[in-house]
Amino acid sequence: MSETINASTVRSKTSRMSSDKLAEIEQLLARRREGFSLEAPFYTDTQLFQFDTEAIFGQHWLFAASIAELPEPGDYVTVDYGPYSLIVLHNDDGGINVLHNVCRHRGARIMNQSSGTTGNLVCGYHSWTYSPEGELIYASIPGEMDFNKQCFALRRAHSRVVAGLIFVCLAEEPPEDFDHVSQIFEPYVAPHELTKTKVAYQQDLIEGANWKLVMENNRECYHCDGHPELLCSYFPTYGLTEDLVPPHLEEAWERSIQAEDVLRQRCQRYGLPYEEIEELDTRVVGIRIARDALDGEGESFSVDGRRLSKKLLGDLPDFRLGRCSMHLQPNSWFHFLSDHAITFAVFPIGVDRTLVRTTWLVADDAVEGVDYDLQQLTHTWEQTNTQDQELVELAQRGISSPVYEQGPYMRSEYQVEAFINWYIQRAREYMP
Ligand code: 3BY
Ligand code: FES
Repeated sequence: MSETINASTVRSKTSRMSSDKLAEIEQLLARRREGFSLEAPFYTDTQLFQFDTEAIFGQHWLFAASIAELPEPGDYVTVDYGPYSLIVLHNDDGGINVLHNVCRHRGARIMNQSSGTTGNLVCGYHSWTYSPEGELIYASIPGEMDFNKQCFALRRAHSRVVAGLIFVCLAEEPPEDFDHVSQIFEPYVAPHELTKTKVAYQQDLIEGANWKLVMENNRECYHCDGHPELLCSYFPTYGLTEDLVPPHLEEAWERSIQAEDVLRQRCQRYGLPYEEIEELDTRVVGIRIARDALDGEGESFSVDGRRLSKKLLGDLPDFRLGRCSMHLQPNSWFHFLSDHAITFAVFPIGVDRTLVRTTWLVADDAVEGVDYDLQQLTHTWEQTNTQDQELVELAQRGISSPVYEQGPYMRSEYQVEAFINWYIQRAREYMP
């Protein structure tokens, strides 16, 4: 992992929490034990959850959706991060507007579907009407009250669209690091041309666990024996270093080294970036991106590794490209393959409730039933997600017991530790 700290720090903001509670959280942060899991209140305390929504979700760049979820002007999705609700709208100029979903009259939530198509935005309470840019253009009975409508536009959030992925930031001054990090991942993702994909399927899972447990679980494969479908695609040695490979996996280790070698050369030939970049806790926008070989035919997440859609994404030259995997702090991970892509977005709901939204994207001209079978396309990750849900719910329940004590991270869990390092640093920076 890089030693360089090029992070721009996030200035602390005015918290809505009591100074006593902030002092208590500050103590918890100060006595964090490196190399060990967090103390229980980080996962079980409702005020600490409120702190997370302020210090993490209120301050940092978050993944919201891919452009394929709102392909036409007027299309929108709503996304909620704890108490925040945003309207992410495709505007007439082809850009993206991100507006707080809170009416400027008396505060009602305006858009109440998770997605749809709209012209102006009309509040269901007293019909205040906003343009797609968020300007207030109609406020019931004209002349009833003389006020300057320009002062009552919907509040906007910052947004960036990179290679078809939409990111939002609720802070007044977003961390500057994002532009640099987007330059890191753009060359990896762009060849998959997500702007020319469509949503084949979207799954919303509400998991009974704190959002950090959901993220931690994604950041290790120590538990991957619980994912038999996924293990058809990952080499059995995935996540291990050579010195940790047990004798019965030595053959699999050799096979994976050879497959990586072939993939590296293939990527070089096609001019596709391959090298791993890992700055998970050394930047305000923590990232890991890498291309990994897949087992079997090495094309996709199927039992034998063969393609799951007959249409290549973009102008990709070959099906045998393994998977490009991207992890971003604090709320997303992605798999970009030759034949499809999968985005995973984590939306905190409450201290022990989290929405995990998984979206499968295929080439926009791929035809269901002809070029891909939907059940086969989604099988591996639907199963894996359900298994992960059970695991994180077990963790939430165990941690909620008064006898829970912090346990040590194994070496293969170093990315869990990196996630927690990132979280602790951001939380400390937020303190007044
Ligand atoms: O591949 C992932 O996204 C990680 C690694 C294994 C568990 N988790 C699902
Ligand atoms: Fe939206 Fe009254 S609260 S119009």
